[in-house]
Amino acid sequence: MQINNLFELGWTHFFQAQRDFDLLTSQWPFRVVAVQRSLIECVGLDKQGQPQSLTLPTYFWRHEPPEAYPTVGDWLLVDAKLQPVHLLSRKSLIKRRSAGKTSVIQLIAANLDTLFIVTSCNAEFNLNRIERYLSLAAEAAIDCIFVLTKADLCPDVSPFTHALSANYPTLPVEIVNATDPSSLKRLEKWIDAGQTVALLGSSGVGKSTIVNGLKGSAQQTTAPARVSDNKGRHTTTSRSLHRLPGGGLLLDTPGMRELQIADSEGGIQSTFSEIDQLAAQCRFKNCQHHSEPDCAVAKAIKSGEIEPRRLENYRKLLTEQMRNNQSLAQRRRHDRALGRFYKHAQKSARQFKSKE
Ligand SMILES: Nc1nc2c(ncn2[C@@H]2O[C@H](COP(=O)(O)OP(=O)(O)O)[C@@H](O)[C@H]2O)c(=O)[nH]1
Ligand SMILES: [Mg+2]
Ligand SMILES: [Zn+2]
Repeated sequence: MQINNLFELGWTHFFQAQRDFDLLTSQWPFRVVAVQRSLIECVGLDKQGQPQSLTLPTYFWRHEPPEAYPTVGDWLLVDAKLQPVHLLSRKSLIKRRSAGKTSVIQLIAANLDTLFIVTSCNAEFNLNRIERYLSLAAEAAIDCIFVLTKADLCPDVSPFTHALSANYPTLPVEIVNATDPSSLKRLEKWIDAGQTVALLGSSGVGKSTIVNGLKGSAQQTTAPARVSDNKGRHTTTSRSLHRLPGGGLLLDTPGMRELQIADSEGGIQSTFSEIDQLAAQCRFKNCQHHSEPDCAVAKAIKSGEIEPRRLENYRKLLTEQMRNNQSLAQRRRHDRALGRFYKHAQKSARQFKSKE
């Protein structure tokens, strides 16, 4: 990744404003471009203004809450010894509750300007899943573009485009054959220089193929060649940030089998805003829109104005995020208690030492 200035990495006034004026010549911003299990890869300019790639161990953040941990797209300030000293506040963040039983937040990507919601013109296409992505994006205030892949394998794409334009009339839809770079040209207008665009979608929809096509190289391993390697080569199991010839930044994410939503009540409400607005007209303030009298939502479903699927998905996502928030709150209380314990133990150890 050859860079000449920080703007090429997505640096803006928002980040500049966070720098301490006195430390301008002793701390330098680096952008996180990849996170492997125990290592954080970042790129920036050193004190001579020379491009530098750093690989930092993740142990700097060992006892921090997950949100304080750097993720792809983050900006770090690094000192003269090239050690990270500070994680800059994020412009936007997408996260999920990690898969499995443990209730922890997993960060997906930070400082995104636009999200490409990638989905295929085949059985993978699923409105419920799309609404999950839209809720995450709305919560983080990130603009979304739909990218419909595998159009070349589909005799008629209109059912897919109609489903998107009927449900989400304000969002742009681009139809591509991801394996044909000339077809990907139409995506370039959504990726301005210095802008960060992330690709989100199920495994196999063509995210890495899009990255390769737009980069004009084949660095991101795509599905048929996918092998788990231990050599630190990029595979789609890790997230990574790529610079495009046009100056934009593209962030590939791994296909996440389960994208459990948490901390996103506002995002869900804005994704289903028409239901929320109608609910204000129900007779009862706490109407659940099941069989209550004078329910405006039930009326809209009966008249075909709202799809029953959408109401069901709205309920499902709200319930899921409430349940996840409860278990996350429990976990956070536990982490805070553990943090206090460590601090106390360290203090006692120091006092003990100073007495020696
Ligand atoms: N014919 C066709 N194949 C595609 C398209 N997009 C992706 N593929 C193929 O689908 C497979 C999965 O693509 P990949 O980029 O690895 O998906 P990812 O998991 O979303 O990163 C690869 O074999 C791609 O060549 C498309 O638009 N048309
Ligand atoms: Mg991939
Ligand atoms: Zn109601």
